[in-house]
Amino acid sequence: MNSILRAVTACAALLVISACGPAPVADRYDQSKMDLKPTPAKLTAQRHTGPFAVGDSLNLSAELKPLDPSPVKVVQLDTTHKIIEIAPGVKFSAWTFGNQVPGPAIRARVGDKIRFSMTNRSDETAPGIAMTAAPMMHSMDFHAAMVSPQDKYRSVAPGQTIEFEFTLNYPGVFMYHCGTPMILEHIASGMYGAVIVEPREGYPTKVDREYLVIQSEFYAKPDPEGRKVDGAPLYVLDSERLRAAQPTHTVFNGSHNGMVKKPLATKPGERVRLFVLNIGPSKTSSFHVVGTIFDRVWIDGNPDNQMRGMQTVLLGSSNSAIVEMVIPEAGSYIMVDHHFANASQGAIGLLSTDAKPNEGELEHHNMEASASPTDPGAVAAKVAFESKCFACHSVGQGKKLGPDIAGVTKRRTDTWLKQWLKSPEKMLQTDADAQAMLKEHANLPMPNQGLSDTEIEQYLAYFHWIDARPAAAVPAPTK
Ligand code: HEC
Ligand SMILES: [Cu+2]
Repeated sequence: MNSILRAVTACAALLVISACGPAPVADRYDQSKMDLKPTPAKLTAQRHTGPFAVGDSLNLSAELKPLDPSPVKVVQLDTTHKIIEIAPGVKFSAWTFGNQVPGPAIRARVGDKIRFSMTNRSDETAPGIAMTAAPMMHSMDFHAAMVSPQDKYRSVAPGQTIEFEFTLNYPGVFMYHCGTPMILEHIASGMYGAVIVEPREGYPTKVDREYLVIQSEFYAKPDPEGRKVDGAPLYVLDSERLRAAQPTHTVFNGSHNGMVKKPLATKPGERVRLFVLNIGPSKTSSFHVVGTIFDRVWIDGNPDNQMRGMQTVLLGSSNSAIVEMVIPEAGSYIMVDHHFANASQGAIGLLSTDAKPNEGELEHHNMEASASPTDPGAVAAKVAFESKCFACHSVGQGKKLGPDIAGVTKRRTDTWLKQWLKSPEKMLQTDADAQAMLKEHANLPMPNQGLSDTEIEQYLAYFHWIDARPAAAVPAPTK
């Protein structure tokens, strides 16, 4: 009796405390308020015709439209096989969502429903484009969804259509991609995009501009069958480099230095919000903007994961961030992957207050922002040069540790260059011109680069291309 009485009084005391204490904070991620019961996916043999991407919430480029207010986003993204240009003259046989790489970005809000459908149209030729990759199975995996992968993300055959719906439970900038094995190959071939999910109540800050920046890698090699597209060599996936995680191109929004030629516009004093997504598939991104500081960083695009005053944000494969910064004064602010080997492969772009920024501004980063050769060997050499030789050589920007390479084919014969690249140490012993050059370079001998004969041929093709360019700034011979 006594003990029961004691229990009752304790209970009453607890009740009083909880009634008078602070009201419990509602968890905005309360699972009881989430939609965790999506309906089963539907698979049919009816194909979509007409456009490959349909939906008011879709964004086709870096410039983002404001949120479409409708609570149900109807989205159609069909898969295609098509040729895209990843760098000037590099026509790559890609697989796509919505007939572009990256695929269109979906913009929505927590609580919205995505009503998705996709026809595998990899067996259709897009207008004016030759078929270069055989039709195959594809699928769609939305990182923004909470659904059974076995049901929603299954692979569909050419001509089939899959439909499913899901509700957006968390805010963020989420990747979507094809999940059909070999997933690595499907992603590296171009099958990815972003879903931007705003918090239910919107973002806590106001900005003047919003842009989407998607980083990804390409692993391209000249087609072993030697096929051409409009007279230019076709490039296909290099699966050896892919498995070794050695990309040939690392780019923003699908194209090498794309936003250098077409900078993102801004004005002094403006606050800019970038939605940054790193696709990978295999590299991290150290995303940085030269000339400003990220006032706010929301890791994975969720304002609950906030950091202040960051210089760089590190993004693993499929990680993202919303970064906000103030543009202090007139100028071109350089977006780069601060892993500079990646930046030198094309992961570079500009946020500029200038309609036509001067490409010379990129000089201190040693990025040659302009053209690329079309000869596959020369392209391979250019890419290799930018990662292996840039530390000591520039092209048209003067002497570094070694001579400026511009004009080298005019001051040396091909035979001399081949012997030099094969064995600089031997040349320094036997060749008077090489010895004179060594003296001019503080007696610092160039280390043997261990190049194969093929690679040497490719460097020569690249050097000749440099010197054949009308615009090439060829300095006077050093000798
Ligand atoms: C560590 C610095 C360093 C690296 C890396 C380097 N070089 Fe050199 N290179 C030099 C130096 C220094 C010279 C001048 C000769 C000397 O002092 O040995 C030179 C000379 C040359 C020359 C002759 C230039 C002329 O005017 O005749 C060529 C061609 C050349 N390098 C190509 C390359 C290529 C291609 C690569 C990359 C695969 C490369 N170098 C990597 C330091 C380097
Ligand atoms: Cu696929």
